[in-house]
Amino acid sequence: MQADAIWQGGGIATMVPELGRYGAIEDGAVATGNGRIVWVGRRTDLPAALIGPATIHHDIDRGWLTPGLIDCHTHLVFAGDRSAEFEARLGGISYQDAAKSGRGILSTMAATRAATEAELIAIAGPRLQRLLADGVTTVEIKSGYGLSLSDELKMLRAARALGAAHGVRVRTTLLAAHAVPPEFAGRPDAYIDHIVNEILPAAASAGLADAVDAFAETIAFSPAQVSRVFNAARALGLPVKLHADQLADGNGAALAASHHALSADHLEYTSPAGVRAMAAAATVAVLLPGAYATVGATQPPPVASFRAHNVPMAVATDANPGSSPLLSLLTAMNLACCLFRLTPEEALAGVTRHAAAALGLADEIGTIAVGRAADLVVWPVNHPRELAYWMGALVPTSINISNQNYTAPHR
Ligand code: DI6
Ligand code: FE
Repeated sequence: MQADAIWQGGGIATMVPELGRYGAIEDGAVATGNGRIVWVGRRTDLPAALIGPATIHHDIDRGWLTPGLIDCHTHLVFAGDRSAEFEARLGGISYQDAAKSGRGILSTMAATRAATEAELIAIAGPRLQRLLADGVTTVEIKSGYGLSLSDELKMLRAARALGAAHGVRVRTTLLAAHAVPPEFAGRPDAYIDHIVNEILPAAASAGLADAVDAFAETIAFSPAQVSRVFNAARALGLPVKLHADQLADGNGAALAASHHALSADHLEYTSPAGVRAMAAAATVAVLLPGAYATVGATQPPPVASFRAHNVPMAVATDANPGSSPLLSLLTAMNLACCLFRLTPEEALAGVTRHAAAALGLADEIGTIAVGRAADLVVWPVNHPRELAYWMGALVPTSINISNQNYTAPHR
């Protein structure tokens, strides 16, 4: 078989753990065909039979090739902004108090409900381009600012359309259980009934949700309410993930693990028992340093304990208008190192292999291995640790998503 394309001329950070640190192959080569990786190894071992007259040659140019980066937790589709709330919080009011005073998630809900699907696609497009410019080839996008049947489906359709329009792999997550909308004020259980009986089945039958998420927190939903949503999701065959233990220890990590969640996210206040439950359930810990920094949190997630129990750690932007107006996954990697003391290798695994697992896509993306999608990024760096080192300075040389190659990324 002749390859469609070959990358060589530098290092390959495969991120395959069996290959050692960064899964590195110093002078490597990768061959692709039909949008998949068909060969990876040392350049000197590259079979001549893979090279044909139509094979396209890409030069790593003494830099490094990594898997396409994966942002496994975003709320990219929303209208309006919350810069006034940001200012107010810097003036002293807390994120929780902002939520209670009608700012918070419900103010974004109002703006998002007022926007058409086409408007949401137009507003979120530049945000997606900004992520793509960091070498991001897969983005998870949550709903959760519609909080009604029609507005939640509108958000999910916008997310799907964005992926198609920008050539990026998008995974959608239904987050109807994000806040109680005004129609159900004071009746959270009636809103959970509405999610379970109407919103979830409609999203599932339209094929609009790849997963289901919920916000477990005293300012949001209780463990019993989350469990009702998760039981309904799993009955429909949808995997679940949870916003857990962000503002207090609500036993969220253990709750997520008890539902075999793909991931539990935030986790600043997760207890040792929560870490052990996640380890037993193979639930990925998604760390969100942008939210930690923005809400002015002071207790970092229990990284040493995740490490000791082999809980895989992913890193994501949590891009959203309230707690994390962050649109750079490279910056999230840097913050995860500086604020949470991840190693640069852990940060890179957190946006590749472990982020893939957090989306249930470990067999598809996140490593450079035969059979995986040809999502590849060339970086002008001397060592892969530089991806986490630079603060807002690194631009990929080229980005490949499956069959599409972008040699001049937009920034
Ligand atoms: N946790 C978050 O970080 C976002 N949602 C959530 O459950 C923030 C949502 C917002 O403030 O708009
Ligand atoms: Fe979030």
